[in-house]
Amino acid sequence: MSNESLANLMSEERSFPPPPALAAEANVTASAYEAAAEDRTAFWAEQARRLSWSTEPTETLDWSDPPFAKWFADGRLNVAYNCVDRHVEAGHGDRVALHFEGEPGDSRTITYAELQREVSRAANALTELGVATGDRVAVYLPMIPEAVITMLACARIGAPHSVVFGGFSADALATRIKDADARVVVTSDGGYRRGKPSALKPAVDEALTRPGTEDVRNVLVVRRTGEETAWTEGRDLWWHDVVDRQPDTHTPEAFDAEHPLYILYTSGTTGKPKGILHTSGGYLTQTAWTHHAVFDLKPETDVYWCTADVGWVTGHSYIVYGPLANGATQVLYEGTPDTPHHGRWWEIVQKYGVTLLYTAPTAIRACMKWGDEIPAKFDLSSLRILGSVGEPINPEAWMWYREHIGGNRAPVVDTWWQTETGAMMISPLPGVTAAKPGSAQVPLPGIAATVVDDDANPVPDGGGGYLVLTEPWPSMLRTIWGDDQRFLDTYWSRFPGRYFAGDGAKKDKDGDIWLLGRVDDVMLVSGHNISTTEVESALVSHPKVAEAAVVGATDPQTTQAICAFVILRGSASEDEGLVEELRAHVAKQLGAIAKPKRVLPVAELPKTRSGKIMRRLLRDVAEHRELGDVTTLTDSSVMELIQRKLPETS
Ligand code: 6R9
Repeated sequence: MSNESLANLMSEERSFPPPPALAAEANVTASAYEAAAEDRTAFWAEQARRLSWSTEPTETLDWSDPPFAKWFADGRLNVAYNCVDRHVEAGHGDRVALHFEGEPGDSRTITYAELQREVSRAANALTELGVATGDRVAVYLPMIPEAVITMLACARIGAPHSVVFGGFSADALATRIKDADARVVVTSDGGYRRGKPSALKPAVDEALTRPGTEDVRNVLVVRRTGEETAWTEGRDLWWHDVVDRQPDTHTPEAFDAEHPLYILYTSGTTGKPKGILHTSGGYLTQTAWTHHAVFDLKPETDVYWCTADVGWVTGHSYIVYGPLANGATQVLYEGTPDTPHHGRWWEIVQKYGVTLLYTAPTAIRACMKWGDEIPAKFDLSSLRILGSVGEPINPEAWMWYREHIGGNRAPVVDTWWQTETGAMMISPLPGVTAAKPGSAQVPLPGIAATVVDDDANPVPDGGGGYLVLTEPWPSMLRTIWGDDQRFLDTYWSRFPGRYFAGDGAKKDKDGDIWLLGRVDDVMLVSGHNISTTEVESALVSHPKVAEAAVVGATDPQTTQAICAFVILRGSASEDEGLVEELRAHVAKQLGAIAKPKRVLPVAELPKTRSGKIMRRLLRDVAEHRELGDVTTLTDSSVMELIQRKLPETS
């Protein structure tokens, strides 16, 4: 990719040094970079000591059969013990682990001592149901404490979990149950979404009629909404009947560091979903360390809140494993940000005195759209670090987050990583890095990442290309479940010996990394590669635009033509001249080559449940094609609205 003509992102001159008080007390300082540069594996061996091992590892990295890594292979540990019991043993049993906030306003506080009892009961229950070490358990739950408890109970007995988003269809669930060959499904009657109960159990019932799911012996059902639900005698069991009567103690068994911890499916744009396999010791080391370093967690005083769903990797690594391994107190919220009103999140921040917030650009842009006056009504002064993950964060959204949520005080950390990487890889450190709006900036200590050209040569500062990871890392995926060949083909064949992340990236004049979106989304316009992210950021920098999605549609003159879908900010109206104004704005920001051919104001954009824009569907619309696979889409009615906006010919 050559992006020489598009210079705006690289000329970002704003820079925000760490607040001195935060820097003075920071968990991790600049010396971590030096230590890791001196001896990368020794650095990770040091971080592994944050965990409690029943057998301390003497080996760090075994890379004798690349790209199949083994980390801490002769060490043994129990992941759930590390996330729960050891904190109770250390005298922190009364510390709150979870402040659960249900969408209807119900709440529940769970201390570490209570969590230990709940996880023990659930582990005993799964064992009673015949779940043995190595058996897979599918989890299809809303954002309720039982989701966390079930994951930890699985970890405790060495049964890998496969969490499937509560928003996925019966088909998607069936495919995942089949691929992982799950023995038990844990679900609920439903959960609350947008002010009403939303059923889950019917999708499980339907999924289990599909061929290939016959090995599921039991469905364990949490009562959440109390709505009527169909029942298959002998197979279906109420959580309260089976779990509540179990002993509340359970002796954790130690497993090898490389024992599988979970499988998590990434949707993938084509073909069947990939079951990303994560194992225990290295995964827990990196999730715990990055959470400690990037959120500067002080477990005694901080209140942490990650708004992701547990069905997404962010929920696995930064709700369940990293924070709990660190003994954090956190908020768990069931619902949507706009129920019953647009200030719900800020109300929660105020209620619990949240200090560390981790969310996604899509949510930040939605809040920008709703208006600055909404967060202004709440006391957000407790916030001290703001995290972002999931997509490139446009500089404008970054600035809005810092200003309107962080009171121009709290540093923003833009964390780049993937389901496959298991934990954060590229991110500023809040007490060290002078932050630049829109850039994830530098690989974390112990991580080796760079940007290469088509021939695998690292690009100079100022150049653009593909993001690659050049050294193995502790929380890396170990393979694709049941498909080593696909693991090799997908990640390790494009640039032999290097992990290909599938993202485009640039290095600016300081060598900082800017993520430019998936390489599949890059547009080719009159011989120039243009990144969707850059055009989107240019649009979002216009005061009337809250969010933008850009695609390249086939065009007889220019190969592809840039087609932009924009959501306007609360106060902006779709008046005449707006489209021209936006096109001119992009041309001014990026150059004439990046001027969109079409700009369409829309009410919503198609997104996955984890908040990523599905540009592939917008491309289908722009090219007047039938829509491709929509099974991972949050709300399919969005596409009908968009299709209606598009003139038949143009
Ligand atoms: C954690 C997660 C991974 C893809 C990744 C990239 C995009 C995530 C980002 C980011 C720019 C960031 N992505 N974080 N792009 N800046 N800070 O999102 O995992 O769902 O597997 O998605 O998300 O494109 O390759 P996953």
